[in-house]
Amino acid sequence: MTGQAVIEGEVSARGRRVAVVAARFNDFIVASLLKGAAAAWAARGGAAADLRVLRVPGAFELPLVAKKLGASGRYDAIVALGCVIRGDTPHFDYVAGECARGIRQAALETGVPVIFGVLTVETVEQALERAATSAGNKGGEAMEAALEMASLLGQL
Ligand code: INI
Repeated sequence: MTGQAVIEGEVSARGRRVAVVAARFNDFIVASLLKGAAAAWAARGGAAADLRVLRVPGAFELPLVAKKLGASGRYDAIVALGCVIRGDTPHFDYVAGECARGIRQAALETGVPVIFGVLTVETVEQALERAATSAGNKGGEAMEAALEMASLLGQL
């Protein structure tokens, strides 16, 4: 593949308009994802006042708000954050499955990247690992993916 031009996004928050929509359910985890997302935004040159944050009751509610934000034309990308823990109930499959499907649909229908920053895990321990404040915070990774996709789409 030598000599091929590769088009890829730049991970920069400068001049970007990004909204984060975060579920309140399992907030002991989602709050850390939010912190990770905000830290990544700042690390990439974004001003705190330029990052819009919205809260919804649970992961099931993320897609509708993400779709509305995407359709508004005000944002280059949306980051959806939540945490669904399996426990012993089939409720997990409905909430996690519909959330993932809805987020994909929101992105495809609006043409605005909607990043899936939703933890879908078996246990609280797994959730804590993925929301750690050090390296590997999935909220931070979701923000970086949002910035990269916003930049890439701007080049297409
Ligand atoms: N919402 C979550 O974000 N995570 C969960 O683990 C969860 N569980 O386990 O039930 C959850 N349920 C609430 C759901 O997202 C909706 O808010 C609720 O059903 C109202 O529509």
